[in-house]
Order: sequence, then structure tokens, then C-alpha cells
Amino acid sequence: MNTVTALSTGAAPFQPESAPDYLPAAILRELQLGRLRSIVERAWSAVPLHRSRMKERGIEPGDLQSLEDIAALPFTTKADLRDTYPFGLFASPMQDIVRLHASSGTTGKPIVVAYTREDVDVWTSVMVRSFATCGLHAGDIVQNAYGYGLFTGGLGAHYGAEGLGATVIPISGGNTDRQIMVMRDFGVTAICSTPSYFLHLVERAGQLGVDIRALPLRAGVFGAEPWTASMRKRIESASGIQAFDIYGLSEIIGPGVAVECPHQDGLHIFEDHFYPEIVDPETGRALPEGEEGELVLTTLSKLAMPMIRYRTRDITALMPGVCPCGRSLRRMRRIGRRSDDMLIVRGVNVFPSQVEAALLEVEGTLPHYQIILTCEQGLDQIEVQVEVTPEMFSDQIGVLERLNQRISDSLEHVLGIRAQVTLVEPLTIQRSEGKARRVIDRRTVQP
Ligand code: DLL
Repeated sequence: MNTVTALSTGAAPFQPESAPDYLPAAILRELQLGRLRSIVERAWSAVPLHRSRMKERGIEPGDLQSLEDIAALPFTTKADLRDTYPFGLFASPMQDIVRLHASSGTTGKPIVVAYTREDVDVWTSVMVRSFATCGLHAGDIVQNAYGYGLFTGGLGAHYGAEGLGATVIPISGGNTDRQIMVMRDFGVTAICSTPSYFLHLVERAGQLGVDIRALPLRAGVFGAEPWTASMRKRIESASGIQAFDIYGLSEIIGPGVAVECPHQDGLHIFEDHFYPEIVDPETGRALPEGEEGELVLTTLSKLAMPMIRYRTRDITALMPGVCPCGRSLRRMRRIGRRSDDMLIVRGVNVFPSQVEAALLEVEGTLPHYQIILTCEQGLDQIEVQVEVTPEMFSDQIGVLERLNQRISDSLEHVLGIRAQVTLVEPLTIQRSEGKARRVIDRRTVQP
């Protein structure tokens, strides 16, 4: 084994100075190619679906001479996971699999993902590196409000925070009043949750007379759902903490695929374990650096379930240039949307993230909203319900009317169509303990 392939796979205990975040690009590429070759070999020999797809394309693992050759490999999609439910893409025998997680889709059966002991160690190591990238360290007290269970958020963050040497509070999602009590009484310094749930928590703390700004809490590691830059501003100004974006998905490993550093300008991808490509979501053709498209990820070290060119449906771009933090890991822009969350309203393409950005431009709104689609006499109707601040709500009717007008104008400016805006009282829109439900599409439901 040469020095490159002998580099830590994540199984060794974490030592910050050995983190591969700062590897020279050429060494990183060599490491990636070595790992790519062996993972493709593994997928070929252990997973019939991968082998038959490669054969269909006339490609064998030995054909991979350079990283660019990855483009010749077939894609894997969520449909492949569904079609082989539950264990059809596993490359390890069950006795080597120490953990299963599952992610529920919008329809039918969940998709199931598997980990060997080594996979759990790699996952822990990328989560340790994620937290370290956000400036967390041993001695931090981490409130882990991601859900524990089949969802990867809870256990992924738990192992990572423990691996870092922090004190973990495995509180899981929900029971907001208890979360606030624990945060205050236990001297919590960092929190993990979805961004929407943290906002709810801050709001509830206000009602209970707890000033989050006066607590030792200084950082939040938020992900599992899209959130905009304006949402970050709202979170940071409401709580006084620094809010970091963390990205991941069950199919690849869970949280810990990419994360922001304190410069908060793109998410560093842990490229020694996950190889990113950006493709045109329509044609599947590779796009050059800097161009926006669908993120495709290949796992470079996952044993139980290697993923070859997985179509994430998440839309982003790889950013050119190096980050001032000095990490050589490439960055991707925050995920604003998925290729499959586009709503077509009266022929116009609408993304929930555009609605969020347009709403938060307007002072007097709260970042709690819902988009409701209906069909009246064959015509699509879009309604945006948005909560307004308590100060606004207690004001006279004229003020509310002007606010409504400003929001409608802002939405029309961004979306290109007019939406019906409904201002609702604070706390009217249902809060989620996990991923927020932003869209209710009633168009397909028969009366
Ligand atoms: O949400 C894993 C995770 C847990 C990530 C905790 C971060 C923190 P899934 O449930 O499989 O896994 O959902 C994955 O969620 O394809 C994205 O569409 C979305 N997503 C995850 N993180 C972000 C993020 C977890 N930071 C799907 N920004 C992904 C935008 C995100 N979208």
C-alpha cells in the first residue's frame, strides 16, 4: 500500500492535524482515484444491479484510468433503491452490517441504507470534521435536536459530537419547552437541528421569557432542509449565534457530506470520501465548474452500500477558487432547491426557495410560511400564507394592507406571477420538529 492509499479512512481516532482537509490537490486526486477504483470493483463484484448497468455500457472497473473516466459510469437513482427494496444494493453480507437507517419518501416504501463498522467510523470521522470546521471543539456542550431513529440526523450528529470530545445531550426533536429548559440549565454552547425548528425554539423561548442571546449558546449546525441566506440572517439576528449549514443525505451516508466553515461562503465537501460532479438535470451531461446543475455523488469508501454516481436531485454549483480558511476541499453553493421541488403554476416555474427569499425581503414578516396550491375552474391558484410579527399584527388594518401589498409585489417581482397573500397571526402555521412542510398541493386531490 503506498502512502496515499494508506491515509486515514476515518477508522483511526480523530487527530485534527491528520485531517485530510488540507491535502494538496494532486495528492487528494490520487487518493480519490485509488478509492474510486476499489469501490467500483466492489460494486461490480457484489451488486448485480451495478454490474449489469456497467456491462450495458460496455465498461469494466479496470477501464478507470483517471478521475475523468467516472463520466463513463452509469448513474444510480432513487428509483434503483426503491426497485431493489429493501437490501438489493448491499455489497456486504448481513453479518458485516452493523446499522440500518431508512428515509421515508413522499410515496410508498422508504429507502433503506446500510453501514458496516468501518462505514460508521467513516461517518463519525466526517461528522467530527464537520463540527470542527464549524469551530466546535472538546468542551462544547452540544444539544442534539435532530431526530433519533431511522432518520440519519440524530445518530450521525451524536457520534460526531462524541467523537470530537464534546458533551452530547441526545434530546432529539420535539418537546420545545424542555429543549429551552435544557439549553439554559445545562449551559449549552452549540445546537444541531433543522433551521426551521431552531427558529421555532427561539420564538418559544421569547414567549417563555428566556433570552437566547444571554445564554452561552454560540453556534448552530443546521441542515436536512433547504434554507436561504435571508433565513440565516433572521436566525443569526434573532439568536445572536453563528448559523452553519450542513448537508448530507441518507443514500450517501447521512449528514456530513459537506459543511460550512466560519467564512460561510459555500460548503466544503469531504472529497476524500464523496466525489462530486455537477450535471445537467435534463441531459445528465457533466457541467463545468461554477455552473449550476444537479449534484451527483459517488461514495469513495462506503463498503456496505457503495453508491456510484448517485443523482441527488439537489441543485448547486461547485465553486471555483480556494477558501480563505485554507482547506483544499472544494466548496459547493448552498442547496437552494431540488430539481423535483419545482412547482408549475399557470405554466410558470416556482421554487419554494424563491418564495422564502421574496417574503424575507419584507420587514414585518416572520420566516414561517406555507405555499398552498389549488385549482379553481381549471386555473391554478397559488396562495402564500405568511406569519407577521406580533407588533405588526396588533396594528391597524391599514398597516396590514400595506404589508400585504409589499409582499405581493415582492413575490410578483421574484416569481413573475401574482400570488394571493394571506397574513396570519404568529404561531398559526404548524411547526415541525424535523423538516418543515412548506408546500401543500391540493391540485391533484379530487373533491
Ligand atoms: O436530511 C441528512 C441530514 C441530517 C443532513 C441532518 C443534514 C443534517 P435525508 O433525510 O435523506 O437526509 O434527506 C436528504 O435533504 O437530498 C436535500 O434535498 C435535503 N438537505 C439535507 N441537508 C440540506 C441542506 C438528511 N443543508 C435531503 N440544505 C437532501 C438543503 C438539504 N437541503
